[in-house]
Amino acid sequence: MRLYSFFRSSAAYRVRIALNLKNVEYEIVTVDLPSGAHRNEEFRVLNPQATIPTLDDDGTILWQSLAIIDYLDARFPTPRLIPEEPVARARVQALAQAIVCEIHPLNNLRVLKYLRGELHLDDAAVNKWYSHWIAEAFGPLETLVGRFSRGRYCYGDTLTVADVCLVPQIYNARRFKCDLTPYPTLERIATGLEQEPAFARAAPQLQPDAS
Ligand SMILES: N[C@@H](CCC(=O)N[C@@H](CS)C(=O)NCC(=O)O)C(=O)O
Repeated sequence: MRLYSFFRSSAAYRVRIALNLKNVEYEIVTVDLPSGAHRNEEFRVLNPQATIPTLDDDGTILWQSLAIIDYLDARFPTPRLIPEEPVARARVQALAQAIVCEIHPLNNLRVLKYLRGELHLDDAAVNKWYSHWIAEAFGPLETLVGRFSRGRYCYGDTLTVADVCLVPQIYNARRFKCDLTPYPTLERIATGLEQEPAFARAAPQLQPDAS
């Protein structure tokens, strides 16, 4: 498998974690987002959405991190990241989507670039935007995870796609210097998971394109 990735892309970070958890061998193909490499014609042929991650599984091209994780779960069911039991399945996906659908699209590179380039916001204003949308989603997420976690993971006693999405989002929040003190449960779970080998190997600073 080949994973088109950028070291700081939190969506690619999710998929790197999932591949590592499932012990799937993969090759990283670096796509330099800041220089716009994902928007060139060659990459758009692969993924017309021009987004990272994109997975090439022996010529089958997949995109959208949650869809890729679902595919990996179907192909390599151990460990299962999306529970089978219907209630757990719905809730775990709801926790993951609170990050993937509610925070990430608002704080994505192209959004921040638009705020800076087209709306002429300065760094302070962009950082305020970033922290605002983190807080909007992390507040309720802290309550929900507090309700469902038994300590080590976001939901119950097993690792799920919710954990796979949480760790990269906490990484991003730290990078943008967001105050995480109101979210002690989220921070504790993420800090614990970062030590686990599959998560540690996926960390941005260990990627071939890390700078
Ligand atoms: N919902 C998509 C989001 C993918 C996405 O937007 N990835 C970012 C990197 S984290 C990207 O490619 N950004 C390029 C841009 O904003 O121009 C997913 O989960 O895969």
